[in-house]
Amino acid sequence: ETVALFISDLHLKPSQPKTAEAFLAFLGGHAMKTQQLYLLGDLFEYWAGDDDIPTPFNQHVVDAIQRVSKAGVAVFWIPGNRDFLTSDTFSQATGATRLPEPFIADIAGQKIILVHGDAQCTDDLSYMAFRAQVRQPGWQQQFLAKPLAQRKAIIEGMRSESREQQRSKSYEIMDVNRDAIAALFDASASAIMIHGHTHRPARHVYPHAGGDRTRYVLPDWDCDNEPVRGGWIALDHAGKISRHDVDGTALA
Ligand code: OKV
Ligand code: MN
Repeated sequence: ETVALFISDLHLKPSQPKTAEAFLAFLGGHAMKTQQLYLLGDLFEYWAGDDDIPTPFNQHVVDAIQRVSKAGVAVFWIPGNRDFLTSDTFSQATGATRLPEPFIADIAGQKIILVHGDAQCTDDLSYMAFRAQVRQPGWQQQFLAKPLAQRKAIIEGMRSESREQQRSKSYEIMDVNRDAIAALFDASASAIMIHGHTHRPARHVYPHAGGDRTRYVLPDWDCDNEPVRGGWIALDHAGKISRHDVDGTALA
């Protein structure tokens, strides 16, 4: 049976109701039957601040996560590059414990490095500069002091601007950097890593002198367009890791 589930990159937004529905089905189904649930970021298309929780769409999602934690599942949260403005109110409302990044989870005899994944995309220099800026407490304090509607407008502006820029960025640059991944393994004495962000679901095995290292990449979700995308990673009591698609079907 499942001890822990890992999921990320749902990019939930009201305009994609089937994706939200699929996530709510996951929370009410598989997530209720595990001991630990790790939400590894970018659950939301964007998060403008915890004062946006009462918006009906957000409230539905927050309540659904809270039902899982109230049922006795330990829920953990590492925010992504789209929902890094989640704070204490979000943690309280969901019952999810925010973890530092990177976090080494010690479950079923396995030590697993957990990150969202954007911090390891070190080849994308303009993104790294942007990330460093918006992760500063002072910057966030100033931003969160603005009215919610203005924050949403700023983020929407960033999104349309980045849609232009993204086209000129190469596919390679927007993946994790090999050295950044190796450094994370080196610093942790762990041989397993799970992250999302890149939307390149995979299981990468790196030969290493001290034993092979494995990096699992979670899929992003889109259940509103064909072909449907999504899924999660499960860890069983024996420490075995499996990847699953949206239907729960185990992947090879
Ligand atoms: C998504 C990526 C742009 C990579 C901003 C708060 C802030 C959310 C945001 C703005 C940007 C997501 C939401 C976008 C991914 C990029 C460039 C590279 C590598 C704030 C909350 F800053 F205002 F506080 N964002 N967008 N990139 O344009 O969709 O992932 S985005
Ligand atoms: Mn991301």
